Amino acid sequence: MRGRFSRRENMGRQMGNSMAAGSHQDTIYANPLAQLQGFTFDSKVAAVFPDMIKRSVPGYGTIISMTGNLAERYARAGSSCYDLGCSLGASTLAMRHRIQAADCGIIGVDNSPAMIQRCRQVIEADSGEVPVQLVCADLENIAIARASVVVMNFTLQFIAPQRRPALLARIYAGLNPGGMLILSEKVAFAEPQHQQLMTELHHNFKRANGYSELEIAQKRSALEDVLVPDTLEAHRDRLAAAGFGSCDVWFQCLNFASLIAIK
Ligand code: GEK
Repeated sequence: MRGRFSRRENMGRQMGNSMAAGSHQDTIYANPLAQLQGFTFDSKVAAVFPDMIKRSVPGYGTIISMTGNLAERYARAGSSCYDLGCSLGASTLAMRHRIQAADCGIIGVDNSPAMIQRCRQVIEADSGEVPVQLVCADLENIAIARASVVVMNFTLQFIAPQRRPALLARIYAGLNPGGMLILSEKVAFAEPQHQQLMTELHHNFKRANGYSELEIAQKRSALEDVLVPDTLEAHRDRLAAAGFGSCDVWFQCLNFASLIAIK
């Protein structure tokens, strides 16, 4: 008898299960903290990360599954796909289960030892066949070469603004002609009224996902000066300056957007 799910759907279900395994509800900012430290990707964050990002980023699931979809189209035989700021490997797994190109591997990079340690467990528990190499390093220091796809899902926003142009130039140089950069970010708005509206709607989204006023306020303070969003215009200008001939926004929900840029 044929199963209820296709092979691809089953893979997606396995991916979801392995990502969720060992993950807990995010209560990091649920109680008043006497000394609010700047946000870091430590073991406490890694332990609740799937819950945290799903309840904080509108459209996260869509962006992750489309990352797999785009990788299927753009990954080329004999090339590498990079997941920069891979956290627990959500984008890596989405690509792993869609890439059809022969002799194509994924390199996941994150500078948080706690994230990489958990990510290794997730990848080991996953049945995908595309080779995955995980590197615990600063993505600003790793070599990027023979890439057909580079993914930066919600990571550039944590890189110091003055270093972003050089990073994008290095990604451009490491991509093969025709290769794709997928860049997803929290975005800012030049118009103050629009910025205010999007911030309030985003907080509504978090409230609807069970975060309290205290959690929203404390997380916001912790991210101040740690997550620095750019406007979509700044992203477009920087991608063009790095050399990307074409760039477009394929997804936006409130103050979260995803762009694709092709070399
Ligand atoms: C996902 N892409 O699930 N070098 C390497 N890693 C870094 C650096 C750096 N310089 N700075 C930050 N990171 C993932 C989500 S989370 C986004 C990405 C978020 C890493 C950091 O350790 C963290 O794991 C990740 O980038 C950002 O789609 O939490 O909003």
